[in-house]
Amino acid sequence: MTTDFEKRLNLLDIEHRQLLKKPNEIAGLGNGVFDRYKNPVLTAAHTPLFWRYDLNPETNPYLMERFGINATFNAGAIKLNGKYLMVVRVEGADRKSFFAVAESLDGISNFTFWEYPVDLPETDEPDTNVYDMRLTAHQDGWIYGLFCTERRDPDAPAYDQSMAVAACGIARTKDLLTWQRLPDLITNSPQQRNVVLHPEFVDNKYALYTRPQDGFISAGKGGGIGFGLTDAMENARVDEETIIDNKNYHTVYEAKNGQGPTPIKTAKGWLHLAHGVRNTAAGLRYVLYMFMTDLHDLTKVLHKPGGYFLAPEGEERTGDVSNVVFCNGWIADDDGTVYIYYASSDTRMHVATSTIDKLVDYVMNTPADGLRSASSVNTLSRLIDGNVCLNHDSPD
Ligand code: M1P
Repeated sequence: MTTDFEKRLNLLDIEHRQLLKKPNEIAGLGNGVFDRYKNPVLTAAHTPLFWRYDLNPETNPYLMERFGINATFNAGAIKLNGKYLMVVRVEGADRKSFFAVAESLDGISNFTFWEYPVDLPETDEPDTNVYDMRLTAHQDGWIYGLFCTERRDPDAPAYDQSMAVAACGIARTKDLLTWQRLPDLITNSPQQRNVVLHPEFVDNKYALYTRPQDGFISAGKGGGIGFGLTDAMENARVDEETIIDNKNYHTVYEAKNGQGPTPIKTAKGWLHLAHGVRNTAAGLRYVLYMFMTDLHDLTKVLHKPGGYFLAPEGEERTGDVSNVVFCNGWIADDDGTVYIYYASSDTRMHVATSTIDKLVDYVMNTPADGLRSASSVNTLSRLIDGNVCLNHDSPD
C-alpha cells in the first residue's frame, strides 16, 4: 500500500521534473534590441527537493519543508566546458543568501542546480550575508567571483538591528567547485557594492569597477561607477577611484547606479551593462542601461544611449522588492549571441538574448539623453522628419 508520504513525494517529484523540463521560447516581437522569453529561467521552485525536504519518512512523516527557499536571483554567469552556468544568489526563508551553481545546455531553458551549494571559505571576519557575485575569467587564468559581503555595522546602537556595512568579497576558482577566498577589497569608501573585475590587465595591474557609497542604502556623495587599479588580487587595495559614469539629475540613474556584469570586449569598445536607480513614491525603481568605453582608455565613456535598456515588465514588476530588474551576469557566445541573465524584483531569474552586433548598434546609434524635455522633443522630431521623407505606406 502506498503511504501518504510516498504519494506526496511522488506528486512533488512530478511537479519538480515538469518545471525543470519546461521548454522556453521567445516572447513576442520585442523591440529589436533583445528578445525576452516566456518563462523565468530560475525560481525558488527550481531548487532541488532534497534541499528543501528531509526525505526520510522516519524523521519527516508529514513531508514538510525543512529548509525554505525564498528566492533565486542576481546570478553571475559564465560558459564553461560547453555549459551555460549561473552562480545564483539563493535566499533562504531565513533571509540569508548563499551561492549555488545552476547549469543549462542551451542557456535559455532547463537550468538545473548542482547537488550542493558553493562552499565559500570565509576570512577572519565572518560574513553575515553574501550576494550578487560577478564572475570574471581573467587573463591571469583564474575565474574570480567578486561579491558583496555584508556584516552588522560595529558602530550601530543596540536598538538598530538593520545598520550594515557592505564590502567587496573576493574568491577565485578554476571550476566553480572549489573556491579560494582572498581578503576583502580595501578602498577609501565606507561602503562598496557592485564591484566588478575587468578581464584584462591594465598597465600590469588588475582593474576594478567600484561603486563608492556613503550609507548602506543611500549613495550619499557616492553612487557613480568608479574605476581603480590594484597591484594584486591577493591583497586588493584601490587607493584612487575615478568616477567614469555618474548619477545624474532627472535620469533613470539619479539616485545611484552600479556596474552590472564584466564588460564585453568588441571591435568598437567595451560594452557595459549597468543598473540605474531612482526614487519614486512607490519606492526605488531599478532599470538596466548600457554604455561603451574606449578600448585604450577604460575611463572614457564613448557612447551612452539615453534612458533604460531594460525595465521591469508584467510579472517582473512584482516580488520581494518590486519594480526592480538587476543584472550581474551575461555570456557572449562564440557565434555572437549574448545571453543576458537578469533578475526581477529580487525574486527570480530571466534570460534575454541579443547579439554583439545588435548591442553595439544600440549603444552607438541610440540618441544620448539630452537631459531636458525640449531636447527629447528635438530628437523625436528629427526621427519623424526622416521617416516622413521615406513615405512608408501602412499595410491594410
Ligand atoms: O533590492 C534591489 C537591489 O538593491 C541593492 O543594489 P544596489 O546597491 O545596487 O542599489 C542590492 O542589495 C541588490 O542585491 C538588490 O537586488
